[in-house]
Amino acid sequence: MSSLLDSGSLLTRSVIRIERITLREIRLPLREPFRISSGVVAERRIALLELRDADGVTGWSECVAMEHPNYNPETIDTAWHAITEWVAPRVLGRSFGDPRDIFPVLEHDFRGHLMAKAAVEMGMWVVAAERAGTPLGRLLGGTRPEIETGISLGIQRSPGALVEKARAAVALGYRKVKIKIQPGADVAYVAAAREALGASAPLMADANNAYTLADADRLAELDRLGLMMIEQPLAWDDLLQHATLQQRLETPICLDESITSLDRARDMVALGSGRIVNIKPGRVGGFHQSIAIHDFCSQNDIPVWCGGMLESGVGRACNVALASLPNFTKPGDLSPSARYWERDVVTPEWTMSADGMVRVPLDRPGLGVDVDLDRVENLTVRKTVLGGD
Ligand code: OSB
Ligand code: MG
Repeated sequence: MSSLLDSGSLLTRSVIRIERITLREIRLPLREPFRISSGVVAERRIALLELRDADGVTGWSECVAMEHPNYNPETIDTAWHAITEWVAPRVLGRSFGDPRDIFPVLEHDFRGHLMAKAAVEMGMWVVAAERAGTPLGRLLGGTRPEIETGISLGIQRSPGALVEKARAAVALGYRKVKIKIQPGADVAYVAAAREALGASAPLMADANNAYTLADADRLAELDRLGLMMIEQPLAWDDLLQHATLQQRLETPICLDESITSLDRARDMVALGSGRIVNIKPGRVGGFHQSIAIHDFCSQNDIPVWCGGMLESGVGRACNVALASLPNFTKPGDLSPSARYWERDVVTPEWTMSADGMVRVPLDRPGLGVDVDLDRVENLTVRKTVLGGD
């Protein structure tokens, strides 16, 4: 068996072969419930993966699927099933010379389940980074040592409540304030935030599919509020109607839900469905697709930024590493641990500087943070071990 210390290790080091995946579900209560147009979450059910290769090198990753299928069709329970039955069996015991080769294997005659695939694919990149002694961000092609951070504010009771939260966010140093909107909590809310924070405050809105083209006049009222962008106003899987809407709006449309692959990003550009892309590696099947979308957008003058799914510190590590790539030119939804949790599952916890930057851990190989295994075990409500030992 090869080990990290063998001669010829340059070659053996680069081969990735996972022997065992420990899949756990933990439950982490959010400090406050997070409401988007399609639902509310108070306690995050999170699947964590611990991948181990034949040499005992381990890597952690997170599956970002939510409890209910209100963001996309996946849920933690469908992902659990998909990982167990189909994703893990495809990669366990199989050798990959390059982490970029993993995603095509997961896609072959296997439709959808991108969050389940992403959890495993990203974990394998983490193992590859650990093996190579390289920070994950570097392995992905990242260049930035720190990333601008934005906050995503859930739908509030009243414009006044939103203003209070938005003011506090700016005072903390956030470089972007994203306001969740829906019919009945849109123009008046965003206008109140604009009024309170001033003309130059970096504001945007995210509708999570709450509108149809029949609402175009209403959405056009947002144009006068000087938003950086409006995220995914129309259906979760639409591109064509967004193109029609974008022609009506001055504000750039940013797509989130609709961009599930490089092909959908190409379609967005071909159709003019939007001018900015929110990349969430979980949504697109992992790092390989994220990098492909990033590169394509870069060549087509489409700025990208890294979105979030209320991840624990494990998923955040993956997002921060990805967001260090050069075309992530707008602030990411990469809030520090304390924004979400009483206590995170990693050490050190994720923090943000007073000027709204999150540091990329380039001084350590792999994820760049340690998983607090005792805490994870304490929070675990189910666990299964896939593969041998
Ligand atoms: O649309 O970006 C979204 C959270 C859950 C589901 C969808 C979205 C979000 C967020 C949270 O906006 C961003 C974060 O993790 O801070
Ligand atoms: Mg969104």
